[in-house]
Amino acid sequence: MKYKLYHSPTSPYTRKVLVLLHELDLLNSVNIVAGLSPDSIASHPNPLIKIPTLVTPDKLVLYDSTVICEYLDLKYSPYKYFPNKFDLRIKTLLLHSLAVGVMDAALTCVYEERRDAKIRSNEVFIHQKIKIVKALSYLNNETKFLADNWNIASISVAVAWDYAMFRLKKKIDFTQDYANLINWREGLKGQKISLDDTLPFE
Ligand SMILES: N[C@@H](CCC(=O)N[C@@H](CS)C(=O)NCC(=O)O)C(=O)O
Repeated sequence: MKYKLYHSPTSPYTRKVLVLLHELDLLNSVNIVAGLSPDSIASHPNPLIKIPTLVTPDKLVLYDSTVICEYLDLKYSPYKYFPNKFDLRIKTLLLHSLAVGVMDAALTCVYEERRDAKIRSNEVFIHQKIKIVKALSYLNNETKFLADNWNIASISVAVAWDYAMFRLKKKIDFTQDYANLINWREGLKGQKISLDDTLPFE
């Protein structure tokens, strides 16, 4: 029996899980299915009907992305991606949370853009943009930590950055102010196949 991952190639949260599955060499143990297709909604195993959702071979239903990643880390590589030394753990969790906050804000912008132009709110976009810009500025000063530690924080920052580029680079200028992040992310290309092979696409 295999794992079953409810997935979408555009979802940054799902990509976090996929990157970890790659890193742990578990891709052959997973069936990947379209996670939010109209067919899957009625029978979705996650009561929140969200992706990622991971069903284990013994039918445990896991969500959200952080719980799934922690499950995989504890089971297959204890404390490698969620370190257990106090200072390192807290810093890792903080930067991971910031990255997830960027995903949340970027996704809110995407959802807002999809609303009918008559009811779409530019204020919502500006409000979320401020969060994205401030969080990325903070992360721009943390690239030494990110470069020194390949864990759930660095994976999630890379995924959040790529998602912001994928969805928002026409609306927000990311070419200024983020030189450290840009260099760090460029440096991972060709080094981390788990990131190279999971880039978002429509
Ligand atoms: N906190 C959740 C967020 C998951 C999430 O919002 N996924 C989006 C896709 S990127 C989703 O399922 N949206 C459908 C919905 O909210 O109905 C996690 O980390 O897994």
